[in-house]
Amino acid sequence: MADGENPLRKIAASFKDLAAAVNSQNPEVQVEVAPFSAACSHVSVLFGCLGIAFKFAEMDYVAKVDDLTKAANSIGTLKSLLDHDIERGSVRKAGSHSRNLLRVKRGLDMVRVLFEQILASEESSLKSPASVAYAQVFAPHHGWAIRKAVAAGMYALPTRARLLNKLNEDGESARIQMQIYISASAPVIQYIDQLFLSKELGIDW
Ligand code: 1PW
Repeated sequence: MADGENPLRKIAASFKDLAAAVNSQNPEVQVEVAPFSAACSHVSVLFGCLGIAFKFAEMDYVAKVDDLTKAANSIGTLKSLLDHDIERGSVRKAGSHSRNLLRVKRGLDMVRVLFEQILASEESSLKSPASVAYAQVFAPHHGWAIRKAVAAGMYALPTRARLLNKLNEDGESARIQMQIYISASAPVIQYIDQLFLSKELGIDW
């Protein structure tokens, strides 16, 4: 990480803005694809700090966020992104914007649980926080081979201190930014779940 860059602050600030839109209580408010994908792209940096074993996860996440960024050129809101695929009958098709959105949402949720677990423990290893986050969010949707590969990758995670160092944070500053992300990402994640459910698309696929 280049000197002076604080990816954790970018993540926290961009999700705070998204959450403000979601929490505005105005039923007309729509989350737009462009700021959403921009916020998600800040999270890619974090995946990139998790070591070589998670390179594949990072590439998969980055490709899906890129797809959403491109979609933003022609589609305004997350809601119309789903409508676009519904009209084409392509919601669950591999590579569809809707399918990628659901996967990216899981990435955001995993980072949320990971941060919760990190804040709740004093351990120097990230193995247990990351394992809990993966088990809760992704494992139910992955086959045996991917689950085994991820479990192996858990042994190659950086230490907590090394991660904070890569992110240019000390313990206290990281704690604050992680807490902001935990609080701000929750309503955004719920909003996306609700979008899928309101159109009866399901979220368990
Ligand atoms: C941050 C703590 C460290 C734990 C990282 C765990 C990473 C979990 C994601 C692993 C995904 C890599 C393997 C790719 C799986 C794809 O088959 C799958 N993508 C996801 C994000 O589940 C489905 O993608 P598809 O078929 O819709 O292209």
